[in-house]
Amino acid sequence: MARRALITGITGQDGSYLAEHLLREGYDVWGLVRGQANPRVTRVRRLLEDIRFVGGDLLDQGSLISAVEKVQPDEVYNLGAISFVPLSWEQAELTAEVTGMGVLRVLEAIRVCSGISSSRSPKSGQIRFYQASSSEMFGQVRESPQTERTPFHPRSPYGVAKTYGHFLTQNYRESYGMFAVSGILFNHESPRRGAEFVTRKVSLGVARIKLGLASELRLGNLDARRDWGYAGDYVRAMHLMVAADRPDDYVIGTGRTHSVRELVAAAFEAVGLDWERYVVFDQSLRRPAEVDLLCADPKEAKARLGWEPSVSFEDLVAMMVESDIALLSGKTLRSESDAEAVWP
Ligand code: NAP
Ligand code: F7E
Repeated sequence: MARRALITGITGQDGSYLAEHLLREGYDVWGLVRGQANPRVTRVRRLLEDIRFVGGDLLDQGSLISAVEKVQPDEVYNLGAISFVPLSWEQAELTAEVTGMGVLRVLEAIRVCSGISSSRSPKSGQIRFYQASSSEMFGQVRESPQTERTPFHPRSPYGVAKTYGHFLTQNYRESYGMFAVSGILFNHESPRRGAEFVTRKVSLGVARIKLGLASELRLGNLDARRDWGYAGDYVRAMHLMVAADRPDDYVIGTGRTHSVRELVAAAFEAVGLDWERYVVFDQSLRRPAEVDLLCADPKEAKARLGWEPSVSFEDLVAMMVESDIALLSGKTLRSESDAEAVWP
């Protein structure tokens, strides 16, 4: 029988790539969707016939228990979150509830539905759990590159909420013997990335300028450095962690770091333009506390999971710019939601 996976956050960037990956691996894929008038599934529209959907919300414990009872999954991937870091200052309590407490609610739904009591009772055939942890937990980094052993110092309500979810996942593994793993994923991007994140903001901005639809691109801190990889590669790592012989947490990244300035230069260069003529610094886009530098050491993932990224930074930037030029060439952009409506 096909293994069955339940994905929270299936409508997000990673959810769409993970659903595609698991379908290719022969899985029966279910997605948790929230709210009314569902499924609202722009990114997985092409897969509508292959995926099944179940209602539920990370804010609602009962809905998660019902979803796990109904789907009877072999694996649960918890990708749902408020994931945009600046929003986590504006809606700090909601971020704590969705991104932090949401992890507790999913773990409890699994525990209750699996009949695991308060005593440690590992079972064969138990539901395997993946938590979408983040390099934002390293925050003000204590060492570079960052490994599975680097201490955390989160710098935003988002990072703090992710740190709670990370330690809770470890705790359920240790307390109940659950097969629960966390992937500490560094920034990963794609043509399906939300338009609010810097890579997609830049690729859309460059496409607009190239097509004569805009004359400038407003950005905040150009000095911040990130380890940017391709989302399609990172969902493979999620699956490898869940399919491993024993549960553990892994750092997933490329091991290369670039500044936002280098990202911008590469994106403009891809269309033969000089970025300095178009980019405008906007103080209002700076954050209350910044994460200055992130760079992964993915040695453990390579050695123990056989995972390696396949798309370079340069190819990723070129892929995103090319995709947005194609997108906007077919349709004049009036709003970001228009961009969503025709997302690849
Ligand atoms: P994303 O595109 O922002 O998707 C977030 C998903 O969470 C959406 O499907 C959204 O559903 C869902 N969601 C939000 N609130 C919810 C709620 N109350 N109940 C249920 N679902 C809810 O994020 P992503 O880039 O795919 O990232 C996936 C996960 O990995 C997130 O947990 C993120 O924090 C984490 N992460 C991402 C990166 C990265 O670089 N992309 C790196 C490290 C960790 P709606 O469509 O209904 O809003
Ligand atoms: O910012 C700088 C900004 O919003 C990257 C999420 O997926 O990855 C993501 O979080 C950097 C920051 O991603 C703009 O200050 C400059 O230093 O693309 P971002 P993020 O905050 O790193 C982690 C791993 C996650 O887990 C998160 O869920 O770019 N920057 N100017 C800007 N950023 C944005 N968004 N917009 C600007 O105009």
